[in-house]
Amino acid sequence: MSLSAIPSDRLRAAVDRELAAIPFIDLHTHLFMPSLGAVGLWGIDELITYHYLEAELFRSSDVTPAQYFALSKTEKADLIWRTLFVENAPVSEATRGVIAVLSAFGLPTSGDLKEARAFFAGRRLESHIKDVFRLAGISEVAMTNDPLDPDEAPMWEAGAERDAQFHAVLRLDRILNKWDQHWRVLQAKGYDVAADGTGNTVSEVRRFIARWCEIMRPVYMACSLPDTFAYPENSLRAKFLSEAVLPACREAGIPMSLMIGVRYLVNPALRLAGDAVGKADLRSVERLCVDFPDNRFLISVLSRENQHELVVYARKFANLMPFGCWWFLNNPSIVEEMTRERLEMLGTSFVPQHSDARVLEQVIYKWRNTRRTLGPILANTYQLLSEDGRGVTAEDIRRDITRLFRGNFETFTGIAKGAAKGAAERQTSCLRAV
Ligand code: FIX
Ligand code: ZN
Repeated sequence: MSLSAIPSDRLRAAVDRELAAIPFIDLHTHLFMPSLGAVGLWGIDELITYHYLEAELFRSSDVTPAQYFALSKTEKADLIWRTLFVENAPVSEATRGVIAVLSAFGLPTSGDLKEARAFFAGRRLESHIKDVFRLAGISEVAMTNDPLDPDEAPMWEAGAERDAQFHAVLRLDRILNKWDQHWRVLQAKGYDVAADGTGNTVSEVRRFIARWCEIMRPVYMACSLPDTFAYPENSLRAKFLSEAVLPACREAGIPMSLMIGVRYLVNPALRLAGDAVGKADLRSVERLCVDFPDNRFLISVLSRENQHELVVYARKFANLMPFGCWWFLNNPSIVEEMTRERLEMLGTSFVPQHSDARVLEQVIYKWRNTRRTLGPILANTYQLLSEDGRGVTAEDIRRDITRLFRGNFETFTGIAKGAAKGAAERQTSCLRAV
């Protein structure tokens, strides 16, 4: 690897070369390893009926949500394809994504879906996953695994076969956000819990989490939270978080991921597409980092207006790792703004992006978009560094991109050495090295 400084006019090409060469780790997806069967979504009809496209359908069609959800999967896909890809130009980020996947497999990007359906029907999942990860430039993904999901949980309890390309993540939304609806499931499994959280409830929830850590061996625990999330708070959620979840994270040596800022189901008729965004009070994050210095927090916030605060908090707390341009932020114009600000204020001590893919092939376009957006931003950053008097080598670029899209996640979770226990001491020393 040449250690000589790269001339300014060749920085962009050098950055693009390294971005293309380094396989990324996708730290948050809703994808599933093959042994979890039908809960994993892939193929053209799943791509087109993605909830991002459902939201866009209702803006360009007279069909009502009730009429739409009464259709079969194929009928839904045909309606969305006709409305957003034939009768209108697919210029939105999500529709362009489908076009990018079709062209990645050399499939027609206009006309009907016959050829695409035949193509995907002929694919074998295991080899298809390998092809998709290669096309996306990723080596592995973190799943979103719900121990209370009636379809997924029994497969884990039956000993679902692990796959090194898929890291498990213990998702706790049903316990932290919907206890009133789910406490009986734990009771039915023999846990001595109560609706109002009294008695042994907290220690039993902790026992439940510890049991699922044994089953899943998660790389982190996670929960999405509303824009109204508050900590400290006189609530069961705050109690479970401080007395069950965070102690369990410390015991397992893994971080807690908080994804904050959702306004759930502002339009319930749209189902998964019905959520919106709200600005959150991030002083909760400040208090969590102060009150739990031995816990590590992987944090993503949904509101554009919260981004600056989060970056500033990351400068104050080494146990906070900001990640991704989540959901409604995952658009090139906003990704650019957020990434520039993070580079300027955090150097390379953050994770720029995750895909949030719900359908396997989505990683292809989501990571292509990220590389396309990051190329000019990183090249410009190195341009400024050279102008300020320090030449940039290919080794610098490779080290930085590896850290942004692999190293920070591996170190913060401890997966690098596979020894979650040792993560805590490694984490602080690494961040302090920046
Ligand atoms: O909570 C989450 O993990 C969100 O990413 C999802 O619930 C959301 O529906 C989504 O798909 C965002 O991209
Ligand atoms: Zn998600």
